[in-house]
Amino acid sequence: NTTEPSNHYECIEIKIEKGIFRLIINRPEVRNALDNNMLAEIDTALDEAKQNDEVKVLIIEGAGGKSFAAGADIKQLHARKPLEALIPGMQGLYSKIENFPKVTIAVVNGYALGGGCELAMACDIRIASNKAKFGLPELNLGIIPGAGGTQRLARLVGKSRALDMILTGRIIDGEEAERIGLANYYVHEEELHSKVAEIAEKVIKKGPIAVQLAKYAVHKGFDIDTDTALWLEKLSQAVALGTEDKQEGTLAFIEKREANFKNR
Ligand code: CO8
Repeated sequence: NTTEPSNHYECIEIKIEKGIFRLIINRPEVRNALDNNMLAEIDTALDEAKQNDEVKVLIIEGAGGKSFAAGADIKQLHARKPLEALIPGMQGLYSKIENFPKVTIAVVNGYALGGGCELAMACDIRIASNKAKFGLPELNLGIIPGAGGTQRLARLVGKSRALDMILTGRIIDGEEAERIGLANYYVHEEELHSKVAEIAEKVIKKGPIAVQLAKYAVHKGFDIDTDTALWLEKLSQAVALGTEDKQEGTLAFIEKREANFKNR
């Protein structure tokens, strides 16, 4: 049940075990700031996780115990030219994460600021510990949250709260993040590992095609009118109904056993 990950990464660490692909952001000396090299490695790791059929869940976490990710590397940001904002960059990478065909979970045990918070928001599920700190402090630097933050935060917590957090740069703890819907779960640091395992275990058991279709219907449906979104849901369901996995899932229920999904 364990695959050896490729070890050609410098600023991230990869561990693959029992269907879980753990992507660990590993520059603790700069609070896991995300420089261009890091973004390129995350991009490559996403492809690795996508292509590995054993992998059902992608977990993103930060090394060092202090930070998930402290945002874009501010030294690189200082040198950035206006039109560089038009390349896919961090925003494009986070869209790739949102569109990732498997379940993505951000485990936030420390700072998730700026691009770090935006990275967590691009994931399907966020687990925050008592050490978590979320915020979009970009305005302090004279820029705006530009990796999906202005859009995803408002969609997750509502426009009013998003404007407050963005305009004041207020940093909130994990408990508040959970209360306002930015985090799905709030646990003490000591329980983080077991909570991640518990959630991963649940999603791993689902049929991969249904996972992909459900994610697509929620994400894409959210941004279009309800009537069209419901039609998208119907079409997605039509695809699901035609799969062998649907035959297996329903039969397993009838036979009172666990389903053995085959991704077809
Ligand atoms: N970039 C580069 N270096 C960083 C960053 C960062 N984002 N964050 C921390 N570091 C470095 C510090 O410079 C310091 O380095 P050194 O030891 O050489 O002085 C080291 O990490 C440790 O930092 P601190 O001493 O400040 O550690 P603390 O534990 O006291 O504080 C904080 C941790 C609160 C995380 C603090 O470091 C901080 O506020 N960091 C900056 C957070 C921030 O502003 N993030 C937003 C960045 S902008 C962004 O993410 C934009 C995304 C969209 C971009 C789209 C582009 C087109």
